[in-house]
Amino acid sequence: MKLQYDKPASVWTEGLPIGNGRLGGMIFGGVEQEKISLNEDTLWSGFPKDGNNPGAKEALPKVRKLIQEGRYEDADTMTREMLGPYTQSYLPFGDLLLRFEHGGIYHSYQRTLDVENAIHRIEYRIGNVTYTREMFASHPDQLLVLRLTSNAPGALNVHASLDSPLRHSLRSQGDSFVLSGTAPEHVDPSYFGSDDPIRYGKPGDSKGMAFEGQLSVTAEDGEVTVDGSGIHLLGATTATFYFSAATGFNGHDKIPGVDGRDASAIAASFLTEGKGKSYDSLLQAHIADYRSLFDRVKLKLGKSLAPEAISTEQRITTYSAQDPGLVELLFHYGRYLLISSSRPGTQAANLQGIWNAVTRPPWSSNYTLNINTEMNYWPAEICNLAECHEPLLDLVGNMAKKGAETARVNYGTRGWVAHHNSDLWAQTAPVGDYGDGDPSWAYWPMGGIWLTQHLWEHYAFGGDEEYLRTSAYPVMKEAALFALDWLIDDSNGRLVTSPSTSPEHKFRTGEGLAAVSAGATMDISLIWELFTNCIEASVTLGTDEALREELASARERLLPLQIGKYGQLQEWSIDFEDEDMYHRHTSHLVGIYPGRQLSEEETPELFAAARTSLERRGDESTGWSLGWRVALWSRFGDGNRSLRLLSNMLRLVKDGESEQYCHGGVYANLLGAHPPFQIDGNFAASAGIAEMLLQSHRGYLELLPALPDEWQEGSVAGLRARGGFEVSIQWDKGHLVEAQISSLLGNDCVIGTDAKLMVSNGDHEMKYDRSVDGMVSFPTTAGQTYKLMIGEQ
Ligand code: FUC
Repeated sequence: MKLQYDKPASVWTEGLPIGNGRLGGMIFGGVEQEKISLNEDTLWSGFPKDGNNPGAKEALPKVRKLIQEGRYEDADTMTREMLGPYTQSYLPFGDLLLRFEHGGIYHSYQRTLDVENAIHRIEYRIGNVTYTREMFASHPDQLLVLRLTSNAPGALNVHASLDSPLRHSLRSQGDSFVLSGTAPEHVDPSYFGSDDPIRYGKPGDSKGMAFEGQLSVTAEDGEVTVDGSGIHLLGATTATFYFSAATGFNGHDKIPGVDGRDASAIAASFLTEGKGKSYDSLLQAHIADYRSLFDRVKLKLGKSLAPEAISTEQRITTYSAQDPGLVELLFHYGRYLLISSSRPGTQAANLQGIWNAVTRPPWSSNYTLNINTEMNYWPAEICNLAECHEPLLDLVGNMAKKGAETARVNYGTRGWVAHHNSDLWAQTAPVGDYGDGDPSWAYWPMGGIWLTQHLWEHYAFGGDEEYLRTSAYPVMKEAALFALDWLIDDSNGRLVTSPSTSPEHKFRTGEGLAAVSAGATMDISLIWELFTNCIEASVTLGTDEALREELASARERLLPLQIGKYGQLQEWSIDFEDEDMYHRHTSHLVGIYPGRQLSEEETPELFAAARTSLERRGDESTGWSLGWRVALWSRFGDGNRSLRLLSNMLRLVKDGESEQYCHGGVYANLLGAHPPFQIDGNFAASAGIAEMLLQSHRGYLELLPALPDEWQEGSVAGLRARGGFEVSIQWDKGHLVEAQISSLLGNDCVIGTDAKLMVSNGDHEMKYDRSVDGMVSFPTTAGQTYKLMIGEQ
């Protein structure tokens, strides 16, 4: 489980990422000059603002009328009156720079990222002297730690400094070198033409985010001096650098320049604490902490014929079915990235996780709610990283508060609403600069409705009723109240959303193109999921009986999904022609994955139509879109197709390829390439691979539901299933050999299988025959592990 290279990174997308959920580093590994791009997950532009638009309420009936009259292009134009401000941007912190005095002529270079231990290592030789660097991002100690060694006494001569593209100053402070600054009060999105895109507040009177980074070193020998240009380390053999950083962030609703925390004091306290510990104890604490999460899941997909020494970049270029190890690496890399970018108490992973080096990053590196933010968290539950889900659940909680005001001001409804994007300030208003943005993406009031699915899933997997009662259900319920008020009668007694878009896709109107109509399939499906989840939650909690009935009857009245002229699941309520048949968004298939509305058993025609829709979309798209299709094909039980999509993802994209909408893949550092870099593709890949091996969305477990022919033998351990189960599976010749199921909650375990299963609990054997309807069901005790084997047929 290593990424490895035989030369330094020449660009950021060849660098290797480390992170502790909050602090991130992208390490270039240069020999004479090392550069580590730094990030802190609360360093965003801006400060809290509401962005709500009372004009939306006035435009709404006009838009609805235009839609009813079939004047879709006019409805698009009018919808612009319902927009709000763009979100703020996630910003780079700066760089940690090291200049070594040994020159740049080297040999025997190796650069690795050990994904099992979350440690980055570099080794190279200058003449006969071997230099090493070992670096990690410690969660327990909240520091980036960098250990330098040479095997010749006193050979380390290094100058270390900090820099930032944001306004900042530098100083020495005791034995630390310090960078402090204040973030802009506003940064425009990269796609928004503006003469003044980055706006700072008045020096000394800014509302923006203060930030501070502190660098320090301990050396066992040699000499250390600190001055206004940095830290000078001369004649050392071994030295440890510590980087600590913090911002003034004090919550999504506090103006950091007014009510901010003391960034300097926070950074200093982590630094002082950490420096007091030995390198070894910092390292051991880091490994123990990281492995407590990472080690929960194991995956083996068969023998890999890839040469041991091959660089990861080369391995991507030559990827074939002979190298299932690269798929294992991709799977675990997604888990590594989630652990490194999303820990309890940190911010949710944004479009780039926590790694961003530019001041106007693609799409503001914000939270894009019409797919990307949800996708980031698809692996969290099934891949046994439920804690890492928490930052998203917290963000949703904050958005629910803010979104109640948006619902009231913009629409006069109950509940809460969120739209296309959010940011550190939990923006819930639509984006689009009050009319600049195209409604096909800028107008989408389903963000909150989709996000609440994550609250339910967190409960469905973990079974924490207290969490459901106090945190999840109240937020889900308020989203459902918004949905109830937002739905309107289509004049045939059916409930539809209006205005409604199928994110970022347009339909042909005859003369032109439009985005806004009524009752797009995605809206209906997301509302179906939300109502269903609320109904189940209220039954579990024994509460809100009247509301439950109201939700059930509204769910009955939702406009039924329809099958169009190509046999496809219609994307819109009218069988419009697609603007682009191969469009990257597969929004109308949310009821297949990540939802559960459509299934072979209960909705066979719609299920088949959804499959036709996916077939029509093809196998080429952006990185994240390929990832979604991996999971979708898994839900259709076609593992070979899932693997084909994974192979398409494992295509090397070179840095600097401009924004593309059809040829995604991964960069040399295995990070997802839209292109540009977006982390969602990595997370979707992990989730999709898990979904090939285990599914549980239908109320029972399916073992190996989409195993590709290429993976004849293998095993997986530690995946989680809904209902509180942990599942390990071994297979051979493409068939289940044995499975172990640990019951965490003592629920009955139901397995969907046509085979005769023998189930034993270790003490005495219990046998279960194939039951009716292809299900084997057995009672479990919490804490027990059950062994399943295929019995004689
Ligand atoms: C949505 C997608 C784009 C991109 C952006 C961040 O707008 O349609 O492809 O991923 O989010």
